[in-house]
Amino acid sequence: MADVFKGIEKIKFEGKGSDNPLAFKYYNADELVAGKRMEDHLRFAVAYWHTFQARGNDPFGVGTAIRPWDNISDQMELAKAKVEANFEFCEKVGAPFFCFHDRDIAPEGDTLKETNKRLDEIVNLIEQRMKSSTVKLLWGTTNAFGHPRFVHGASTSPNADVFAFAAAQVKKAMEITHRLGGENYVFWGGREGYETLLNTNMKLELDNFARFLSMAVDYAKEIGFKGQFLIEPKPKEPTKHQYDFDAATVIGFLKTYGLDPYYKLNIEANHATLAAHTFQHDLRVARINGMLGSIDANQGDPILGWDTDQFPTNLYDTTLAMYEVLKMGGLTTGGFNFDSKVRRGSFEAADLFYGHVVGMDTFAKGLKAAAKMIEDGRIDKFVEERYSSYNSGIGKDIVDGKVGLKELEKYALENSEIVNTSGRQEMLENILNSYILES
Ligand code: XLS
Ligand code: NI
Ligand code: NI
Repeated sequence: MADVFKGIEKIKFEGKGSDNPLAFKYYNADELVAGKRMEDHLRFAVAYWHTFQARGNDPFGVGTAIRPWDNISDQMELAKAKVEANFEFCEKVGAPFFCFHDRDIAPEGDTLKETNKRLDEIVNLIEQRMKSSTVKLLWGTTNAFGHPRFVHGASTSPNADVFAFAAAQVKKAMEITHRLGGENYVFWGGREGYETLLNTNMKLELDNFARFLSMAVDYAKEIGFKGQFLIEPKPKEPTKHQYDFDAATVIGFLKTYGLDPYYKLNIEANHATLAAHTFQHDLRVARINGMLGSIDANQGDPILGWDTDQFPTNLYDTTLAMYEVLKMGGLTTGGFNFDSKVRRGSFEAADLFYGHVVGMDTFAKGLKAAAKMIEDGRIDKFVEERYSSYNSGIGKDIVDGKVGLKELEKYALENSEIVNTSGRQEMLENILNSYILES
């Protein structure tokens, strides 16, 4: 192992009593929970962009980050150093996967040709490095939002030349994801949305977006890429209104255009909350539609109205998220990608480790609590009983499609008294607390 992050050893599991902030208290890769190793439940991934690219800049000030690669000025040398940093970081923190945008791993050149050549050079290096590492690629994606050419979007741009450029970019990014054994390919609609309807042909933009996604499906078949396609919903930011608003909107969109057999969802906690949902809500919507593919693990700040992408520390959210994941039988090709960045004030490289350690521990604890919740079964049983009126009598007739409005009117006229039962929210919250405290 090269020593990019000097002074930081491989993070170990020390268990509950440990006071070492660079050790896991709950995340124990080999420990079995509900019959499966924690590492296989969680499939953690490190996000290249937040970990190796982000500088901590905000609209009011330049970056504050201090990184081991700061003295490298040549852009390609810098890109190579970050490849080394990525593998060392994943190995030290114990994350089995990483994720990247094309533009995270190699800098853009003056022409698309030059850019692709640079990408190839870095991908060769990553491929080489993968041979001596167990670290794998969870997913690849395209950054079709950062460059000024994407000012009005990529596949939803009013400019067909931009659509073509984005298509070329996705083609290349899919090829490299395929080459590196990526298990998924993500579409996050960076600027696929609008600022004002005064200048927007919404119908054409949505049709074009669907055309773009279907071209990707065709090309995957052509090159034999079997990875899962994922769409990552987000309601706003950077555009005022993003087309992939939330899980329900994306599912409706995919079904409208017949794309639902080819795509699943990558649910990000902070995007769900930006859409005024809970993280669990969007996971539930994806799960009950059979479309939960992968997760971007982070959390927002309830006081701030933007995508703060903080490392997850909220045990309630991770417990309820893990409940959804366990209930669907686990993620298959997906994983938990830390789409999380350290705060601007946490500018040292060590902070990257502190962030991942707390995030991994928070999900590990959530996993244990959720497993307990399912094993104990009191909450599931309560929900089952709450709907028991549909198991017999008129309820069963409704579910079986045996009655219509006329029959129901007759029933209601004869049924003199309706009796409801308490929803018992506080009691259930108390039970949930006990799973978190006792797991
Ligand atoms: C931004 C998104 C982005 C995607 C990948 O808000 O979360 O980071 O995950 O393009
Ligand atoms: Ni985000
Ligand atoms: Ni994300």
